[in-house]
Amino acid sequence: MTGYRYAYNALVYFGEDIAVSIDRVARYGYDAIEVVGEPTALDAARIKRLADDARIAVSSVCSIYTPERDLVHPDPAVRGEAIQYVKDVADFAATMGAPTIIVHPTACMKTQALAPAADERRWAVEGIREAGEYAAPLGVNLSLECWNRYETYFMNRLEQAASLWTETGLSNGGIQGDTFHMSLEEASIPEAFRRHGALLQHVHLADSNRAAPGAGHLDFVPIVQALVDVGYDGYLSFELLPASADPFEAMKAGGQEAFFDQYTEQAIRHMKDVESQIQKAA
Ligand code: LER
Ligand code: MN
Repeated sequence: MTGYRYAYNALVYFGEDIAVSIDRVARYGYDAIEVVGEPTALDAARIKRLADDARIAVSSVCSIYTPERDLVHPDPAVRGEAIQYVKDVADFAATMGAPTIIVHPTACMKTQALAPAADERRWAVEGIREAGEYAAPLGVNLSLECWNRYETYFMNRLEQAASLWTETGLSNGGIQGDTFHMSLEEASIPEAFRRHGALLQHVHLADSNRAAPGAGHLDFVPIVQALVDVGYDGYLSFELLPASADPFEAMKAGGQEAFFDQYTEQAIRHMKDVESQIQKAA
């Protein structure tokens, strides 16, 4: 099976009205848009209307984990706020008909633990489980995404996400690989997908330099072949970001024109070519 459904993460369209972003993504033949997880700043009902009018879906919500949204913070009040944030994102996603919300237990760019590992593990399991149990009746799945070591110390590889997900006992969701992070953390991206494919809920695509596929040195043919072989039938969502340690700071600086039309077009074109290479070889 190929013929994947593609989404583009609006995170990099930083500051742009979502109507313009939806129009661009639809114009370049995408199936969906991934929306930034800011429920109080974005109008979910309006996004749903705009996506419906453009005949695309909302694939997923890219939650933003700040220090105030840290599920494993030693202060129980912060953990409570973080769990509430994930629940709010679940409501936000349900309104837009998005089946997946992205979860990571720590704040982004938190590179050191603030509490003993056993405590943080327990808090992560408890927080994800509580948010997942809230999301389930809404028809929303959680996707535990691994980030590289420069953005988190907590969960860098699919094997760690698989272990954490399994311990929650949840059935609405699974784990997530992002090929930019995986190119740093996994011994082999295709092998990691093959080993943990049964739990894959969502996939972020970016090349080795976090630009559009084809702009770096990753070979996406064996990566997509692995996803095909494990029967992954979720979205492939491009999360392309400027070259910066802190992805969010980079975007606030603006001036990243390539990430709008140029990369939006290049990303899907490159992956459709990868799919046709796989189909020819089959
Ligand atoms: C989020 O999907 C991600 O990959 C992290 O780098 C935070 O942006
Ligand atoms: Mn990602």
